[in-house]
Order: sequence, then structure tokens, then C-alpha cells
Amino acid sequence: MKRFLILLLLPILACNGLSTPPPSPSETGSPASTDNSPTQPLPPTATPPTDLPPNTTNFPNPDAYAWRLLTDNLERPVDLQPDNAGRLWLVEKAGHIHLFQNGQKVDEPFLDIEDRVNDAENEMGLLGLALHPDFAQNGYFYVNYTGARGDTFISRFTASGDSADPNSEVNLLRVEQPYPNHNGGTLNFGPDGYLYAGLGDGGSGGDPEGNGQSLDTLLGKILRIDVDSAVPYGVPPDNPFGDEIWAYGLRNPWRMSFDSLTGDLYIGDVGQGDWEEIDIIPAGSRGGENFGWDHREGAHDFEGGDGPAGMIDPIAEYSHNEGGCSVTGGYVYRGSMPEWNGIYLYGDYCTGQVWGLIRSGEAWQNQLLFGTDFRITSFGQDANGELYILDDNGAVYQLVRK
Ligand SMILES: [Ca+2]
Ligand SMILES: [Ca+2]
Ligand SMILES: [Ca+2]
Repeated sequence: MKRFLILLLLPILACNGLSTPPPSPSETGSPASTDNSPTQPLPPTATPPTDLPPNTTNFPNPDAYAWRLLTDNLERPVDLQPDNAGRLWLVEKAGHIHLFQNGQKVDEPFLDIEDRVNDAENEMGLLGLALHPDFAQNGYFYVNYTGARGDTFISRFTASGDSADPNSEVNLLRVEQPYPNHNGGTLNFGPDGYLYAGLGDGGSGGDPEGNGQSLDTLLGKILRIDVDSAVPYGVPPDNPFGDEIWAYGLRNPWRMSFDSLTGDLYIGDVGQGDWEEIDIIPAGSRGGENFGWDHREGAHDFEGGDGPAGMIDPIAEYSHNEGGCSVTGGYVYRGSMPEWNGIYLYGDYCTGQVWGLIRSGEAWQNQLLFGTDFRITSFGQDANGELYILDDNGAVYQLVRK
């Protein structure tokens, strides 16, 4: 996120439309340009950045690092997002957002929408948060929650100073949920300024309605919408199917994130009974990826035989025989410890294990790094690229050197 000056030279990344995907990963990144950014013409030939630290090629020795407690007085935290004022926003599943600033959690909620959040079942509640790229100017932030009838709601709220009015809600999307589980929940603004949302296949087991492979439903998808071009939102003109769908064949993409440097999108897709997986949509993709569910679970046949051509297997997977049960997608480290630079960290909710992924060419190195006793609901990344773990038992931890 320190490298955003490079991006300010790219007018194609303006928030109000992206007619052509970024030409190559080396020219992409985040955050998107903002309204108060200086606008300069794109040089005829974009010069590769020279001041970027290289990605590490080897995993650091995890014994030299610790997960340091930040705060432990939360109720079921599920998301952590930074703002531009150095504050962390901590999301509690029951329907609250608390600020963390000056070294402590602010007890008075920043937002309380418990009155409309339905968290009757474990995978329901206030599940995801994303701040508008121009949050400093417009105060807009977006949440994903399960509400009336258990349906998925993606809504905008408006912050004003140290709180947000619950009555400022503008609903963008309401998606009927046939079962209480597999509601997805992740929300992310991409480097193109569009809002990406992960929706699960609707629930039950084995995708009984075939939602993952159906292009007639938003369930089992990654959505991509333009929150700036229309009210309540517009469909970007270059979406692959002419609607909100960006990618499909997903079971329950609970957490995903963009690499803040490259713009690659990493997705943790929760498996059925055997395989947990990490998928990737590279920067510059034109969308339309099919990640295989429910023909495939991880890199293995699941149901329905061969399935269509072109299904994309994960870049990493682990089996329930190794002790895991539910993958929690994380972030690519881009903080102050160069030995971690470029490593994608992810974990498992049930075992507390944390793995790292390093890209080397077209291949990926995957390594188990930490055994923790956390129930990992989510990872978080602050504005400086540092990484956090959220524990369902109420705590947040930061990755630090011992
Ligand atoms: Ca559901
Ligand atoms: Ca099925
Ligand atoms: Ca898959």
C-alpha cells in the first residue's frame, strides 16, 4: 500500500469504470486511485517499478515469530479492516463494528445493527466489511450480513466521525438463502475500484440445487459490481456474463483478498468433507473462471463426473485427514518485515494451523508454518501491510518478530 503513487499514474484505474483489464500484473496494484489524486497521463510505455522490495523466495523460520495479542475483549470477531486514519475496524458477528485506536478497542460500537442481523446459526451474522476507496471523502462502507429470512444483504452505510448511523443503510443486494450455511461473506474493493463479494452455494451439503455451476443464480459465485456508476449499483461493462457474476464454481468463499501490490485475488473456498482449497484469480483476468464446485472438491472429482472443460483447480489444498475442517483465506504480507514479503498466509478454523504460500514462476510452494490454538475466523491486514489473526474466542493477534 506504500506503492500507490505508481498507481496514480494509471487513469484506467479510476473508480467509475474499467473498460479494459489492467494489461499486466506488473502494472497493477491497490488501492485504487481516489478523487483527490493527482491525475497525470499514462506514460506511453509504463516503466516497471524499480523501488519495490522483491518477494521473498524462502519461508522464514517461524520459530523467530509470534502472534502478539492486540485485544481480547471482542465477541466472535470475524473481520478486520483498516481506514485511512490509522484505525482498525473490528467486526463482531452479532452485528457490531468497534474501532481499535490508540492501542485499545473503543467500547461504544461504531455501528450497531444487531436489530436486523440474524445470527441464529453459526455461519450467519454480520460477516464482512469493506471501506469505499474514497472513504475519506464520502464516508461510505459496505457490509455483508444475513438478515430477515436468513437472506444475504449487502448494504452501504455512511460514517460520520466516530460513529455510523444505523439508519444510513442503503441496501444494494438481497439474495435469498435456501439454507442457513454457506453464506460466503467476504467483501473487497479491487484495484479497479469495483466491489467484489463472495457468496456460497446456498448451503446444505453437496450443493443440492447445483448453484455452483449454474449461471442463473448469484449463489456459489464471486460477484463484481460498481457502487459508483448507479444507484444502488451498476454492472461493470466488462463483466464476463453481462451480470454481476465475475467467477463461479465456488462452494463457500468465506474469505478472499487482493494482494495489495499485484492485484492478484486469493480465495479460500471451504470444502465439503475432504479437501480445503485456495484459488487465485490473477491480476488482469477478464473474469469467468470456473473453480469447479460441485464437480470438483479441491483437485479431486466430487460429483457429476467430468464436468465442463476449463475448470480451474486450486493453487493449494489440504485434506481433512491432516486435521483441518474449514479453510480461512488470508492475505499476502506486505508489511515491514521483508523476509515475509509476498507470502500469502492462510489458516484453518478448526486446527488453528497457519500455512504460507510463495509463488515461484508458475509453481507454488506451500508450507505449514504455525500451529496455534486459535479458532481462526479471519485474517486482517492494516494500512501498512501488517497481518493479524482473528480468533472466534474474542481476540486479535498480530504477526511480529520475537
Ligand atoms: Ca445459506
Ligand atoms: Ca450437487
Ligand atoms: Ca474448487
